[in-house]
Amino acid sequence: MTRPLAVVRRPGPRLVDGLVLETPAEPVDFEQARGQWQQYVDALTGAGWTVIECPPADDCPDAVFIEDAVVMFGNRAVVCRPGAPSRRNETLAIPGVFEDLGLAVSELPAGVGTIDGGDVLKIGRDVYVGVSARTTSDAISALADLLGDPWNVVPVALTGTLHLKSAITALPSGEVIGLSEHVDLAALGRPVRSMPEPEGAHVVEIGPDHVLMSASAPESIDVLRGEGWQVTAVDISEYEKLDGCVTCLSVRLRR
Ligand code: CIR
Repeated sequence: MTRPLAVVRRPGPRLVDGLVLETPAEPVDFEQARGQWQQYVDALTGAGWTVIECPPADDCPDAVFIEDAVVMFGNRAVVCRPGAPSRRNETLAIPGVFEDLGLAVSELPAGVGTIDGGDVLKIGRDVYVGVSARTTSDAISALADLLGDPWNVVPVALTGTLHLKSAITALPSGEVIGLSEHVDLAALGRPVRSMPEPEGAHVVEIGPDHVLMSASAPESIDVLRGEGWQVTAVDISEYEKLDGCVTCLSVRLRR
């Protein structure tokens, strides 16, 4: 069987200047962040993933959060249009990387607003997209037009959170977990199970019964392990200071 593939981008020297909703109590430690990034990559490799590095975008402090620059829909990579001006150039290298992997690459038509990949939560063919400070309704409509069948694009209004996947993610079973108070539940149309810690909202599916989670959520990890999920924990504290989470440090492809 072909190994699943993840695309990452190593943190650049301006990481500490990344955007934040609130100034963290402690500044970002760049050396620690570099080590944590390597451990994140090692966790994916250890779970059987091949990890490809996207060329750096060192003028963009937040470029390590590559999930925001591109979203996979089957074998098609859709290049995002980041909502923050400082993040716009993060997408420049994306088409080349994904074309070299033999994938179709699509871009949204010009002038249709902005979309960050962190606002896109796929569960099967349902594509929930947060309407946020970074992602606009017109861009979501353009995404729906671009994808067509069988994708079912559902806008979900957000309050008080950066991205949809800052608030909720889904277990491999499709069950949604996280912080329901930030999400228009009527639009989502699915129940959201709360977890003991805010960082427990974030899971990355790295195998049929295997998820990657932040070490900042030990009680949530215990809950999921108790249900039979295999959980690999990674310390991403320096990225959490920048409003990042486990999902945003990679883009995953299953071939
Ligand atoms: C930002 O504000 O854009 C970055 N500091 C954090 C991006 C996190 N991305 C994500 O949750 N998908």
